[in-house]
Amino acid sequence: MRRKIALIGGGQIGGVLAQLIAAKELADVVMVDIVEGLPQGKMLDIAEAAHIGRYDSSVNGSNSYEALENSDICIVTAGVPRKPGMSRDDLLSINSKIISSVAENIKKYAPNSIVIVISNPLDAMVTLMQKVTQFPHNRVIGQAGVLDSSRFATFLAWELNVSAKDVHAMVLGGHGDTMVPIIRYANVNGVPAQELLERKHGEKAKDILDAIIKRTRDAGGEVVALLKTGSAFYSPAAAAVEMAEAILKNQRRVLAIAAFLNGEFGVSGYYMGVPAILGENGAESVLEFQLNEEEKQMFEVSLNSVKKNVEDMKRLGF
Ligand code: A3D
Repeated sequence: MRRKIALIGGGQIGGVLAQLIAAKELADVVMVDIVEGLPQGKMLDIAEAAHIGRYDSSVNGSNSYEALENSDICIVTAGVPRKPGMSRDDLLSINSKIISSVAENIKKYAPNSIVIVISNPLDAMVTLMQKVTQFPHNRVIGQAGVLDSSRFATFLAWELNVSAKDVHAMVLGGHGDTMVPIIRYANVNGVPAQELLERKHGEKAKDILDAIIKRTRDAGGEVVALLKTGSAFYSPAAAAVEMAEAILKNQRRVLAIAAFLNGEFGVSGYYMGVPAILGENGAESVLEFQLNEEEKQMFEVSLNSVKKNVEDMKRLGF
């Protein structure tokens, strides 16, 4: 049987998601959006490239949530993105309302699906999605760490003048300005990245590394400032497709995702960005490892900002 991915939200990220999934023939795709004609038009456009792209995935658009029926995975980008000067947290009230209604419909029409949330503020929205659907935590996860880690790896690759494919670097914590890039284990195919930077730059290595970490934390805002209308969409879509592929193919990939923590990394009852195994059941398990004192402190600061968003959301009645 062919697998099915539902995209809820057919805006910038939704469009790239549909195109990538079809091009990989990962699954059939249905896109649902509230704007009349938008999902139908985008999906027709992608369907008409099937001959050129040599793909057989069926792609359809709809304004009705019934189209979610029989979906294996729901990827949620419904909501509004940031404008220049806005933080992700500024989106809390408007996107909470949207995510609540999307979650009700996922629960109704795709009760067995695995949900990947992308809408911001990510950690709060994934929390709300799980709360409303009441799906087990392993079936409700968030995309942020795959993208943040890719940005970190890319900036390291540019600095070291090596292929980004060979850089392994992870960003943990919440998806906000307090995210936690783990430089200690960043490496170029096993060669420690920090040592390479020190050999290349000597005493200046620390400043260069700090600048890379700052750029990683601010990377979303850098794109927002350049685009002026909307936020990053190619890279978040690519990141969510990597997660969806790991799930549909039961690859047991180890990816940084927003997963629910039950005591791992000293956190209970919150979604945070951590390395987890992704397989046919969604987040199969969290891979815990020892953080050093500095990392622990950064993780704690990040946890507090996630907690603040979740509390603010509760105060708004969600
Ligand atoms: P955009 O192009 O505005 O698309 C959002 C779409 O959602 C629009 O087409 C809306 O019509 C649609 N929508 C609104 N309400 C509903 C609803 N109830 N049901 C179905 N569709 C609805 O935004 P985008 O695609 O650029 O970004 C989407 C979200 O992702 C935003 O919240 C961004 O902040 C967020 N985002 C997250 C990351 C992460 O890495 C976590 C990165 C970039 C953007």
